[in-house]
Amino acid sequence: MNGYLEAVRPKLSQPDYEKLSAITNPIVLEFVAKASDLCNPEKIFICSDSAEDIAHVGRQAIAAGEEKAILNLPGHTVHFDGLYDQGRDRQATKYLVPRGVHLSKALNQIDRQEGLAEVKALLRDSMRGRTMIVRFISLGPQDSVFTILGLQCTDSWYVAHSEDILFRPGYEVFRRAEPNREFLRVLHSAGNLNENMVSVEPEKKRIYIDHMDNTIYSANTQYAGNSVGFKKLAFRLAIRKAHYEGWLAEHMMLMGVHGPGNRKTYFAGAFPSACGKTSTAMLPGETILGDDIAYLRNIDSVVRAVNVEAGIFGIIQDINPTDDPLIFQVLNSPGEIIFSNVLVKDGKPYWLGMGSELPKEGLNFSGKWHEKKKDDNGEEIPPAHKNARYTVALKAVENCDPELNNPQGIELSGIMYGGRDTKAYVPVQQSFSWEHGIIAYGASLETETTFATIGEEGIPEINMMSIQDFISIPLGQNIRNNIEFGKKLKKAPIIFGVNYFLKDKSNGKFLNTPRDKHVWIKWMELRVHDEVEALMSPTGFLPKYDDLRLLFKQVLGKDYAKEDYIKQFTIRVPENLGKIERVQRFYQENVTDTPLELFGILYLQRKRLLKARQSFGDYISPENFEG
Ligand code: SPV
Ligand code: MN
Repeated sequence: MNGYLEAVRPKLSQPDYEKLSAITNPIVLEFVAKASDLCNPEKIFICSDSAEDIAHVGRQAIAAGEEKAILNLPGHTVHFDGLYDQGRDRQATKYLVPRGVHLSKALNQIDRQEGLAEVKALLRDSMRGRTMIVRFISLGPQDSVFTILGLQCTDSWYVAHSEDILFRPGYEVFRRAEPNREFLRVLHSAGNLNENMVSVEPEKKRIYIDHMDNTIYSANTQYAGNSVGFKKLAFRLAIRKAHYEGWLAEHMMLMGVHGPGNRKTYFAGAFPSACGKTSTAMLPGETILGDDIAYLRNIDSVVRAVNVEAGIFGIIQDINPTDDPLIFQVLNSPGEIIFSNVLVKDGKPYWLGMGSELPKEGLNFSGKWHEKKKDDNGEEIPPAHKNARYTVALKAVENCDPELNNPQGIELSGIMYGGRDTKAYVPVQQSFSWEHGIIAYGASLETETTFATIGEEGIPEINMMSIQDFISIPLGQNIRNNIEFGKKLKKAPIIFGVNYFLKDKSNGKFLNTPRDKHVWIKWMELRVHDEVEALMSPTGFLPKYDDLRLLFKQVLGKDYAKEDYIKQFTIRVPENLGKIERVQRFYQENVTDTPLELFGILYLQRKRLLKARQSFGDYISPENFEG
């Protein structure tokens, strides 16, 4: 008899005891027993993959008050996070590293012993009087070369419920697995809660990542990005695992783009949070395979990819019938959905930018809300938070890609990188090569901070390949891994740079509408199949006006004016030179292991820009470039 199993036996019902004892991996038992010893829950619930266990989790989330079933449609619930817990918390999230080791200046870190002592002190007895829920998850399709197993202990039924919707179940996989199978572990406790079931000690929020032990600790937080360990927290551990094993873990959506003759071509897209990743993946007429995290592997010299998740934890702001018709429909239909940090009034959820007027009072993340209500700092509390979200299974979305659970993944033909760049890059361009794409679009990705993380919005920053918040290996190493990955492929996906946020220099207005991205996607699809020509600019291949005009008509039924094309695709030399300088400086100042290729590729891009400026001036109309 395993000593750890015996140690937790008094906290388990007979069925739970049987479920846990069916797992032969001794490390699972050890982790559960040590979590129980530290957090001291009254009971332990082992969640298997059975419909009964999963339904129990959903019911308990309501019974405990972490979700409210006050919405009119069956299956809809609402969950609120605390006033100071409305996004991922960069300050509170740290890597535990052994004394003397330095990951990178750009990464938040703390001495491992010190960090472990601190977070364990916060977790001590944190589950007293509560139930600890033990969840088994499969990241990626089950029984596939991509699969990574995950185990989470949490005292939050909301977290456990979210995991049902967002991930593939893993209890049976754990049960069948070899006793020494590797897995990632997360220990989360919501901490001391008030009557609204939110942490009363936000200043004690800690999210610590112990990559030496494949373990994440999260305390005093509810926001899913900080508490649902398999989202961005396990992602950090996966990036490290991928580094050692020679594959890539990326902050990428995956979608099937439909082209002429009914063909389907798969694309991945890396965008920082709140930069259009989910709404690209969800374009009507195309199929969505994933909206947030993907694993990419070289299989037989092509890239194959899977969605790590099986659901969406998506931003609800600006989802309206015009811009996002598919998800708007889902959010207005019966079915399992958790709305978080929206406004609720008369059984209906409301959010910013939903296309109709919001009530002047209701229930929101601040409790009972009325117009002009202020927080402790005298700031007006909005009716719904900008980072309000919905949690829904991908299979609930009409255009969910049928390959979602294919253990072989799908073959990728294109990859796009895009950030919130109001000044420099054109809306869509194709890289000259894999290396050029990785460096000039991926490693040079510049964006502005958004509401998805706590802190000031609109601050420009480099967000390398959109994983700056999650990277767990030295930044230069990550660039090198990407370059090497591409070199080993027989047929590397084509890399594109997109920018949905370019503004008119004269009036500061966005040059494109959210729907224009559909045209860019269709153009990229045609480029992958070599069916349209392009113009060679200093920063990449640009679309030709006639091709876009046709696509605007076909995809959006819109007349695309030449004048708009010229404004959108003008190469802005000063802005591009400025960008190169900022990127170089970032790597020079923060990253000690930057590959020389980065400086070489940016040097050549600068040279091309300067040469073009000599012939055409600072602002170069795309009509000056040749195919
Ligand atoms: C993001 O912020 O990139 C998200 C949501 O996808 S979170 O779970 O907070 O990471
Ligand atoms: Mn994300």
